[in-house]
Amino acid sequence: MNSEFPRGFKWGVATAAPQIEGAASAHGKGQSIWDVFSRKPGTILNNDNLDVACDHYYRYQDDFALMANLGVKNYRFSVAWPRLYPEGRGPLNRKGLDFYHRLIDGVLAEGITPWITMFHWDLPQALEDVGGWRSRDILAAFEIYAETLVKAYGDRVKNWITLNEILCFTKLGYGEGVKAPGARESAAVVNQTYHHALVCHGLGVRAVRTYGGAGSRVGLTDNSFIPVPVTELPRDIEAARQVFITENIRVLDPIYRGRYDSGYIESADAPQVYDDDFRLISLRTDFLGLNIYTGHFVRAGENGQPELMVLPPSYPHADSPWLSLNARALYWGPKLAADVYGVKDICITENGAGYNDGLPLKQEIVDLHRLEYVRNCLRELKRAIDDKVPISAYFLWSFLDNFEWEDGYQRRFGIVHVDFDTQKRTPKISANWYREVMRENRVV
Ligand code: PNW
Repeated sequence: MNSEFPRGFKWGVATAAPQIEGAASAHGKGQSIWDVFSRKPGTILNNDNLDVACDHYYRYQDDFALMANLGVKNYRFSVAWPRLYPEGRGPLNRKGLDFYHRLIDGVLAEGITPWITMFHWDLPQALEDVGGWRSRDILAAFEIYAETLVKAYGDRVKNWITLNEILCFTKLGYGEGVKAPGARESAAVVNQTYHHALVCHGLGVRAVRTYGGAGSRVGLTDNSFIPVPVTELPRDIEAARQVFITENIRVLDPIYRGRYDSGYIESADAPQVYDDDFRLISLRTDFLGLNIYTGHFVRAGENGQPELMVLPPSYPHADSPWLSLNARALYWGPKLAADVYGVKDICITENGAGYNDGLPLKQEIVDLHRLEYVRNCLRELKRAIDDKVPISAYFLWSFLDNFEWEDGYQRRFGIVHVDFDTQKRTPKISANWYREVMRENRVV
């Protein structure tokens, strides 16, 4: 296999504001639902919180110098809504706005292209206090926030991602209570939260089209459920295709077809939908962002029906228990998204592996487990490109070890190690390997 990626393929790394910035109440920043959630004892592993994180708020210049040193050309990061609007809506906090002016200029000064995620889960607590994603009032607040971002930064930022992983922050935050705000609502309420999120995605797209100027591009980042056919024979591939449709229809049908499936919209738990909602939700996007960490094996069962396989206990996974190693997801995810929805441009906005590889820190962090898994993922991604799947970008999650949500700081996804006592950064061997991948534009 020729391991060379297409000319112009975009390589990058990804982070999110609440996971790295720290400075949780600096310069007028309001509290986010994660600031509040993490303070409830027992919610986060080791009772970790976001107060300092990687201290990136104060160290971003050094971090971008290190990024440039590694040869990173694209950087996906998010803006903290409560820095700009401490109360979620109402007065704009200039100091918060100015911070991202400096941040973007810092990225550009290192020759790196910024990709902004408008919302990566850190909802202002003040909005949660009036219903959060349950309430339709969030639409007006998000619209103002998104327009502020594009008006302020759109002269320098051309790549926009509206929301990160809608089902993660709605289902897990409002249904299962494991992510902020830690609520356990009925299915009907959860369905309403993610309907509101879909409309906000549309408002974000409209903000970019209205204020973004020439060359602006916008898309959603989704964590689609990725079925992987056990054998790559037609029967199992067809089973995987059917599972892809049933599992992702609730997000991808609205975006690409402007509708909910009839069975759902007629059900008792269906969300309330207003006339114009689907027009906004299905506004044309420029790319689909996919966060792909793992896949789920599927085969055609005895009766030809798709059968989701249960993994045997010894099946290997990263230290994140949900992250079973399944590199073929990087082939089948983009392939099925392109086949089923006709997506014309796919960006892998996250891929990586979470391990507890913090200590002991000698001179070198030998994260061969991460290197080898990501390498396998990239070979599968290349196989998809060879099969004419339109993939244009890949972002490794993550640049730095960071606040891994309910898993705190123990679970590390970085290619750069962070010593959270001293804030010292040390590239792992995966970082040095990835530098060569980006430089050579091929899997090395
Ligand atoms: C993504 N799962 O979340 C997020 O976008 C990142 O902020 C996060 O740090 C990263 O993946 C690693 O976890 C996910 O349970 C969280 O399947 C959980 C799942 C998937 C993605």
